This record gives sequence, structure tokens and C-alpha cells, in this order.
Amino acid sequence: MRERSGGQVVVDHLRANGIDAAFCVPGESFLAILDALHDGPTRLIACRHEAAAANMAVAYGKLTGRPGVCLVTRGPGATQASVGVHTAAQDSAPMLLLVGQVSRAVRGREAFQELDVPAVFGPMAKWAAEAGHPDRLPELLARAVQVAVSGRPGPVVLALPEDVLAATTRAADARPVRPVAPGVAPADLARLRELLGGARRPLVVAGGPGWSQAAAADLRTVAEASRLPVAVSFRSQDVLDNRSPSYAGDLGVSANPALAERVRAADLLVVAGPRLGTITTAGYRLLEAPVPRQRLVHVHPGLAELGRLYQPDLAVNAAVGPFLAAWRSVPPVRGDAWAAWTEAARDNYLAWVRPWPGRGPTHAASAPGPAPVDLGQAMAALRERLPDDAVVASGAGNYTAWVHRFFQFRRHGTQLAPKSGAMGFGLPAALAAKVVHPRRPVVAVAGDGDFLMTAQELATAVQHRLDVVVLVVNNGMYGTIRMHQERTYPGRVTGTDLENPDFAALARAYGAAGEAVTEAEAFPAALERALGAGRPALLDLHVDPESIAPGLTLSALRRR
Ligand SMILES: Cc1ncc(C[n+]2csc(CCOP(=O)(O)OP(=O)(O)O)c2C)c(N)n1
Ligand SMILES: [Mg+2]
Repeated sequence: MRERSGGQVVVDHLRANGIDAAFCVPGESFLAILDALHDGPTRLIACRHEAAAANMAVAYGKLTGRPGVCLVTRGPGATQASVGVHTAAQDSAPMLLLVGQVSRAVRGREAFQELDVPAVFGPMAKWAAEAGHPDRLPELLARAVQVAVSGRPGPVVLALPEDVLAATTRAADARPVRPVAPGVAPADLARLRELLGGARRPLVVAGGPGWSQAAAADLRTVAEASRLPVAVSFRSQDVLDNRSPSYAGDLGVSANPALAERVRAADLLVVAGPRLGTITTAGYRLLEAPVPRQRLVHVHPGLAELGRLYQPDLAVNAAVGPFLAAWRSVPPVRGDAWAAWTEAARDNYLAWVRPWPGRGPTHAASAPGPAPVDLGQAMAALRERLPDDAVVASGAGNYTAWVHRFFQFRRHGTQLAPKSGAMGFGLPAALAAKVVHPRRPVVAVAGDGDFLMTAQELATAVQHRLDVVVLVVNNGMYGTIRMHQERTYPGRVTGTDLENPDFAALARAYGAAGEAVTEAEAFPAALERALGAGRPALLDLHVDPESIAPGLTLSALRRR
């Protein structure tokens, strides 16, 4: 084997595993990696903040199924990137955070910027370790990728001492990693068919990690063949075309109450992929613990999630891909017994996503002046305008309730939203999407609070020609917290008001296009201009601050 620097071994390993982009904020601790990237072909996106770089890596992992790579420097860089590690863990997204570390010769002295990376990230990541010798880098890197992509995917954090990266080695490369995706036994499928055969009110709950176009197509096939209703878990709305007669809506933070009721009333739940966590179970209220009233089939790639809280009648330790392919290969169970149940689920969904006409319930019809932007109508317009493969990214805030409800996802890999509910995710995720899919339209929707957590990445967008459209939902407040505040401490507003900059001017200062949209009617034309700007573009959407959630006003909250 020829002699290579440790940094070159790292870069060769990423490339061998199909990782064609990396996101970083540079540091002097990993110059050897930067140097190995100098001559390509791996695309390096240098960002303005490690939190954003880490979020981009999470989004890359979610979109490609390969680990998203984030390169940061020791203490200050790694700690700023930590939000991405947490999000990757909660999102079951494969990710590799590579941290330049102080040299081995001074390790343990609390040297400048030193951080005990395995100790800090151990409980948060799927695995965290530190390189000890350049000759063992191939072994370490192969294990890191293997752990990140196998079973329930997740983040791996590696500390790479500066001298290990700078030293040379003749170590041979490891082989590219093949993900281990646990599969299904024939007996499991026989039992699934038996349970379905005895059911009258079955409901599939789909989501979680490991989806692909093929898995999404298989879900559609099995669901429609047996006329099964399908609910999707929080922020997994793109695993089934929302136009399918089987699609019944999402079990997100502000789920349709009729859908929540349907989960309670079901006699069989086939949970394909998601964890049965706080949000999917509406705070552990839709199922009784540990023995649910509904019969439960739980399919999850992580062994630790099966029977973690709810004891299933049938637990299948499988990734959704192999599970759905196997399900599709057996004859469908006839769905006549529950045809009306499925149709009712679909009707509930269609009624739920119909935007209010005109000014909607939050604006008095007699209010003077033009109506401010109505987010329900804006999302419906966005859905009409964008092609099926466009990517929509968002972060956290009440504005996401409108995205989840009124934008319809039609293809797998088009929804990028953190299952961890982390603010500041939308813009970085959109930029990663543009790296992965340069020809697709990519739209980030962000709250005014949310957006300013990673707004500096507009510079990254302009520098790297990542032409995304950003919709800032400007209501002058941290709306979610304001809503909780008004509920718990009515009228006592503390810490939730926002005095915002001129977002459109800010965008223009970065070299992006920027425009304020103050009237509902102006949105479609402004969207058209933003999509055709030929550079990143931002629309500052002035919404009515009274409209605190779909169909709910601040004053109504206060009166409660
Ligand atoms: C990183 C992070 N910090 C704080 C929170 C708590 N939090 C959840 S939503 C929210 C307000 C979001 O405000 P904005 O983006 O303006 O959206 P809005 O609710 O007004 O639509 C806050 C502070 C969080 N989820 N993530
Ligand atoms: Mg806001």
C-alpha cells in the first residue's frame, strides 16, 4: 500500500462509501483532512456555524441513506455541532461527526480546546470513539460507518487527533461498508396475515428510518391492495403519496383529532418503522402501556425499540424495506371488512386539509385593509406550484402545523423536518437537499425565531450557488412558547415577543433576492419570482399574529 496521510485515509474512506459531500467549519486541528479534500472529488461545503453544518449532515444522511459527514474542530466546534448529533439520534439518521482533536502527545492535560469527545458524546451518539494510531484508521472508520447505517441508523462521533491525521501510514483501506438491515421470517408474515384476517378496524402507522422509493412504493401497493388506512408518524409524511386513497394523515404534534380517535378505536395497529414515542402516541395516551388495547404489530430495525414500552402481539426486528418487500410478496388479505372504515379515515383527512376560504376564522371579514398572508392558503399554493419531487424543509415552531397540514407530500424524500423539534434546521437542511438534488426546487419554511438561529447560512447558499427559496413566517414572536404561555399564564407575555430585522433587506445584504409579502393575494406571484430568481431567494411573509395555530386565535386562548 502506498504511503498516505491519516487525513487522506479518512477522505478515501468516505469516497469508497459513496459519500460525495461533506459539511464543515474549518479548524487547524484537521488541516490534513482539508488538504486531502483539496483535489476533489468530494464536495466540501464550508459553513458559517457548526450547528448548521451538522444539520446539513443530518439532512444529507436522511436523503441518501449514507452517513452525512460533518467536520469540526475540537471543543468549540464539536460543542456547537452537538445539536446535529442529538437530532440525528432522534431522527435515526446516519451521520458522522469527525472532530479534529489535540495531538496525542498533549492529550489529557486540558490542552488548548481539548474535549473528551467520547465522554461528552457517548450518551448522545450511537457510538463515540477516539483514534489512537494512524495504522488503525481504516478499522475505526469502517466500524463508524457500519454502526451509523446498520439496524436503527444514527450518529457516530470520532475524535481524530491532529498528529494521527498528519502522520503517514501504509495501512490498506477497509472494504466499503454494507449496511446490515434486519429482515423478516416467513412465520412473521403468516402471523401478520392471520392478525389482519381477524381484524375489523386495522390501521397501519408508517414512518421511522430506512425508507427508499422502493419501500414507499411497496407500502402503497400493500395498503391499497388490502384497502388499509395508513397514518404516518410525526414528520414522516412523505412515505406514502398523500393522494393515495389509503393515506389518512399524520400523527404529529397537532394531529387531526379524528385520526387520534381512530388510533384509539382501531383493533389492530401495524406500526411499520416508527418508534412508539411521545408524539406518535400523543403523549402516550393513544395506547395503554405496557399492554395496548389494540392488537399491536411493531416493526422496527432497532431491537431496543421492540417492547421498550408497548408489548407487541407480533414484534418484527426488521428494516421497513425488507419488511414491506416481504409483505408485498404474499397474497393480500381482502379488505372488504374494513372498506367503510378506510373510506371514513380518508374523508376525515380530506376535510382536515381543506384550507379555510377567504380570510379564514382568525380574521374578521370586516377588518380594514387587505388580508395578511394566510399560511394555509400559502401552503396550498406552494403544493399547487411545486413538482412532486420538490423538497420542503422546516425547523420547529407553530408555523410547521400549517406545513404539516396543508402541504401535501407526494414522493418519498421530499420532507425534511427534525423529529427532535430542533429550531434552526430548515435552511441548513434545504441547502443539503440542494447539494444532493441540484435540479429539484427546494423550499425552506422557517419561523421568524427559527430562521435567525441559522440565517447566517444565507452566505453559504450564495457562495456555493445553492438556490433555495426561504419562506420566513413572520409573526413577531416565538409563537409556540407564546401559545403555551397564554394557556398557562394568560396575558403575561415574557420573553416571547420578537423585534425582527427587515428580513428581505437582510437577504439582499447577503446577495440573495429578498421580498416582503404583506398581503395574501401577493403570495403566488412572489413565489414565482423567488423560484425563478436564479439565486437564493427569501420571502418575508407577514402573517396575522392573532393566528397562533390553524383555527386558533391568541384572544380565544386568553379567554379560555
Ligand atoms: C433549538 C431550540 N430552542 C428552543 C426551542 C423551543 N421552542 C420551540 S418552538 C419555539 C418558537 C418558535 O418560534 P418561531 O420560529 O418564530 O415559530 P412560531 O412558533 O412563531 O411559528 C421555541 C423557542 C426549540 N424547539 N429548539
Ligand atoms: Mg414566530
